[in-house]
Amino acid sequence: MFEKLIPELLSHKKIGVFSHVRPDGDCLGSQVALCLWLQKNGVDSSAFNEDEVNKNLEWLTEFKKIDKPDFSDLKEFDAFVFVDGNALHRFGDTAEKITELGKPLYMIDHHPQPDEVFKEFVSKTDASSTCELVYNLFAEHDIAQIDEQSAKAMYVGIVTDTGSFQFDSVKPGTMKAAATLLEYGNFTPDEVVQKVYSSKPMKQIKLLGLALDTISLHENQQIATMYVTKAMFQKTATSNEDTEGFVAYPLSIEGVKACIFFREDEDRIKLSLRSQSDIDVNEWARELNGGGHKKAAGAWYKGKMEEAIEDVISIGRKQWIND
Ligand SMILES: [Mn+2]
Repeated sequence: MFEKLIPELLSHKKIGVFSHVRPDGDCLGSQVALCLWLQKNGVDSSAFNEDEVNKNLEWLTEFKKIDKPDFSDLKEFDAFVFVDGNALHRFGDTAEKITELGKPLYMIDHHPQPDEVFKEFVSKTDASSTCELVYNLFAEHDIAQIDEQSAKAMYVGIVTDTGSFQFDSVKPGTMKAAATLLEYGNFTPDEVVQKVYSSKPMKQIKLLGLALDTISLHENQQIATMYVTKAMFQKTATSNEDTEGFVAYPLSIEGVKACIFFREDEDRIKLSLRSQSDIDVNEWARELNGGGHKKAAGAWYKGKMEEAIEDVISIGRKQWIND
């Protein structure tokens, strides 16, 4: 899988590695592990992200410092690697200008429809996570180079991108990767998982309580909706980021095939659609000028919350009747 990319990367002296905006466990884990791999093999590396790292993932930056990119400093790099995203705009304003430098760009990712700006890349949509791909890079090169830090970093990405090994993206290879990481990293899963999942502020749980109270079922109890309003954010002193992971709750109700989470933003409503059946939420979101994957998609709605819920359900209903 990496037979072309490995020699390419190792031919450079100094490489900048970017992870995508609003960073998650998979992009940070793969970025940190890749930087450590480059350093182990004599390539100087720097990690860049436009945004702040969430509190629960901050410990990863102890393994590798992550800086906000400054365009004028990027000239000194020989090449750049982009992880867990396949279009430069996913990596922020600085990354979007990077082609001006004329340096080779590489990419390791698992999302569909990659951009054509990359000299060499590994793009596998059937991989559970970018961290599973970076694990394969280590495995194909020299598996003994996996140490505690890189193992923990990659484990974070595999766990978070698979909903703790629950999604259908989990293959035997994913489990083998995770098992090998535990072995070479010499740690137990709870060490990592507690840091990632058991560090929620109380206010976030209060907001979740308000959100859970709004859950309603539609279409023969098969579609669930849940929402958060600006008033709820105010009442709990929370903000948009605090709703991360909420969408899993309505989806966990018995018999529910798909769900939509509505979040009131400044002047519009953000929709997150999830499916755990043959309902294609990408198609559904496209009707609302959004999109994504079959099982996870997003869109925006202009209008009041009650109208949004009613409209979105009726758009979905038309789609199923057509099917
Ligand atoms: Mn990912």
